[in-house]
Amino acid sequence: MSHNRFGKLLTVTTFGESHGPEIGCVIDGFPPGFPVNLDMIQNELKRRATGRSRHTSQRKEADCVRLISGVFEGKTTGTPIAMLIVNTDARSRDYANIKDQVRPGHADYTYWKKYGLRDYRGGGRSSARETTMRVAAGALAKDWLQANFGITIAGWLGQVGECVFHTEFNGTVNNHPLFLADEADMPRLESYLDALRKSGDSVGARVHVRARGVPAGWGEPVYGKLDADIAAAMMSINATKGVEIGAGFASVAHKGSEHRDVIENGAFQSNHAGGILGGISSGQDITASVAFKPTSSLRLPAPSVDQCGQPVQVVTKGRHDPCVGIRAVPIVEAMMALTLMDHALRHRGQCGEKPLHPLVIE
Ligand code: EPS
Repeated sequence: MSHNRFGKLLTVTTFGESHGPEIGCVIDGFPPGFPVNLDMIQNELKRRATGRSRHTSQRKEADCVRLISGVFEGKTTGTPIAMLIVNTDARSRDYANIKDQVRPGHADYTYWKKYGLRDYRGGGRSSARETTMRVAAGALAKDWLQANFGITIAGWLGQVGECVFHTEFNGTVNNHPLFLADEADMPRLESYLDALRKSGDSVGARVHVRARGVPAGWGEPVYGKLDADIAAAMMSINATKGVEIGAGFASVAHKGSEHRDVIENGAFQSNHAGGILGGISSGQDITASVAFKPTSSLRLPAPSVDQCGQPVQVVTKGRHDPCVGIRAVPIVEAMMALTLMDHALRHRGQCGEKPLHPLVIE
């Protein structure tokens, strides 16, 4: 399997399977001399972890990260940073009955078609377990962006099935277990999720993300546009089916006169562009939202085939998230952070540190 590396100047390679002994990542290109805050990394991992509430997978992983390279006396050395996490609670027997079957809506079929075999235990490499290492790497990038530019990245839950949440998150670090911007929405969401779990079904979700404080000028037209790279980063997360930047698909119904973000008194008066113009950051908030499909591993039987093409009724056991989009919030933040840090280094590489034009629009 190739292409397990993300980024251009800041690269992150992840490895490992859901039910293998360990998962890990190697970060290359991280600037030297940056103090590594292991508690912060661990806290980000906790936000994403399974088993934080009855509404997510009950697999109990410690997700205790071990730094094994690239850090000396608490600071990055400029050499590859490697991190490892031991898998402690894989229960592979849950997957014995589907080892020769294709779950409808899952990557089981396409992995078979592409590689000729698949690690059926917990989905192997196609499992959302892989995203753990993105969050670990993303935590370092978040910290670096905050320290060097004052950038804050916040994600929150915008919708779960028919439950739409209208409040925009206004803090910097969201520690809510279900990533709601407004605690008042919790009873509605919990009763919806309780009913969903009892029914044995799953549902999709929408996650919003906002990066504040990104300087104008990041992004590389034409094939390395910042919005294109953000979209690709989000699409690489398991179960993503759509990405919107700024007004996104609502732009279809806009008139140009309302969509353009007019400039008055030295400031943009709206942000339909989502902080990116011509693939380059404008200095406004970068805003995006990501659509996640419903989890395909269900205990409700569904018609499918086995590897000989014979009809079967597939029933998936295991400890699955009824809504995988909920735990995706910190993953979306991590992918935003990694994309922005990569672009920060790319911008510095071509254009240097100083602004090249004096005009400033707030
Ligand atoms: C997942 C299935 C479940 C989740 C897992 C993602 O794993 P298992 O079937 O082995 O219990 O628990 O998520 C994690 C382990 C994690 O750390 O996010 C899947 O099919 O994607």
